[in-house]
Amino acid sequence: MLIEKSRIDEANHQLSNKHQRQFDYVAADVKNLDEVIQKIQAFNIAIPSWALGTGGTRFGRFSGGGEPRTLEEKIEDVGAIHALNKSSNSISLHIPWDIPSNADAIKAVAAHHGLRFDAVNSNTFQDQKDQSLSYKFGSLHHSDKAVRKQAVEHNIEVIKYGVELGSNALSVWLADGSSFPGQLNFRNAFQNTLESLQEIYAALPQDWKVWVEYKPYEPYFYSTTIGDWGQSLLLANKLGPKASTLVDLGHHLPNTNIEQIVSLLLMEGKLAGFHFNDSKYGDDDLTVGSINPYQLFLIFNELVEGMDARGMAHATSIGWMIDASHNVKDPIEDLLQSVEAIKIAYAQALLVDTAALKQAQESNDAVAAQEILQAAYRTDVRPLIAEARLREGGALNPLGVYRSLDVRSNLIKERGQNTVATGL
Ligand SMILES: [Mn+2]
Repeated sequence: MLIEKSRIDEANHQLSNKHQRQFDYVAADVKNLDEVIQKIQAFNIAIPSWALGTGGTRFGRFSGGGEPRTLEEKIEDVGAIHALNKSSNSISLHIPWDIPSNADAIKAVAAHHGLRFDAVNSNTFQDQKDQSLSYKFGSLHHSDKAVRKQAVEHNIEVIKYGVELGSNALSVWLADGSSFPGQLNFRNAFQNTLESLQEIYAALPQDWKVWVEYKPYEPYFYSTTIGDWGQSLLLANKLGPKASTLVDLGHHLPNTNIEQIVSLLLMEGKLAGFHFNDSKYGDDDLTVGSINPYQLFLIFNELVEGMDARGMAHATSIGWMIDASHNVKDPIEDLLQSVEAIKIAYAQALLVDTAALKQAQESNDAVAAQEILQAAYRTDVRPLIAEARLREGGALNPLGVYRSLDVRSNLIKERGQNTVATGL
């Protein structure tokens, strides 16, 4: 369902006085206001093709109705999100859940919605119907060379689909690990993974990157072959300049200092990008900013500071993507909330008085440092983000417009109540 621009303009018109009042209040204290708004305008977050349907857990899945039945319908849903927030201009495909049968036709559908294709994602954590060898005991790390070969070939096939779509990065997350002590020889598993990744790396086109994601546990519970950022970075360094480490916020043990990890990966030029989500206990894949928005702000503070130190463009130098699962919410509403939370954290980080912070750090003034960070964090930047969206032609209140247009009911009418999107 296309969201008409006139409906967005109408809704914006109704909110315009209130918005102007709120914007003027916060804008009065923002140095380089135009630059800040322009940076917020330019900042987009990719939507994964598997996040448009309802997520499930190992205990069950409760469909919300009107889920996209095809890749075209998934692209339409991202198009609706982008029309409202003007901050989600790309889609990240998961192969084989979303194989484009006709790349040119799919590209045309995406272009119609103002979308392009972000990183493509391989899947060697499940067995597919027509697959000859099983990934039960892993893929790229497998003790059997034939299984590793099959997994390498799958990744090369994913690159091929990505090339057809105009993507330029392969994102690799491996479930490979072990559930019991003694099950694996860690060094052999690591070496096998490295050799497999080297074969994939060799198949990357000139301008492509490979992003190596890590995760400490799950689906296996004793060890994970790429379990943390150190193991990922070790692989990325051995692979070469096209390889770097992808940080998924949910892939850390509780209370890990993710902002410090991010800072050092950036310093090394090895931060590929992000999979945003939030968590309370583990890889919960909750709405970004729903549990710990302060941590998200601290991460963005390191990102902005680190990217500025290297002269990197915030919007385009690394990959920004949501990787979440929506078990009880309308996926589109959840994604609108997540994108908003990311942009709030980014905008707050842009407001940090970096010169004063540097001075506080150099004089070991912990009190001043905290005050400086929290002054930015406690600023209500929502009117700045709304203004950026308005200037891009989006909605002042994306979620409000989505609800007032009754988009989900229309999607249920169009697609049916019991549709199930491919994915988790
Ligand atoms: Mn992820």
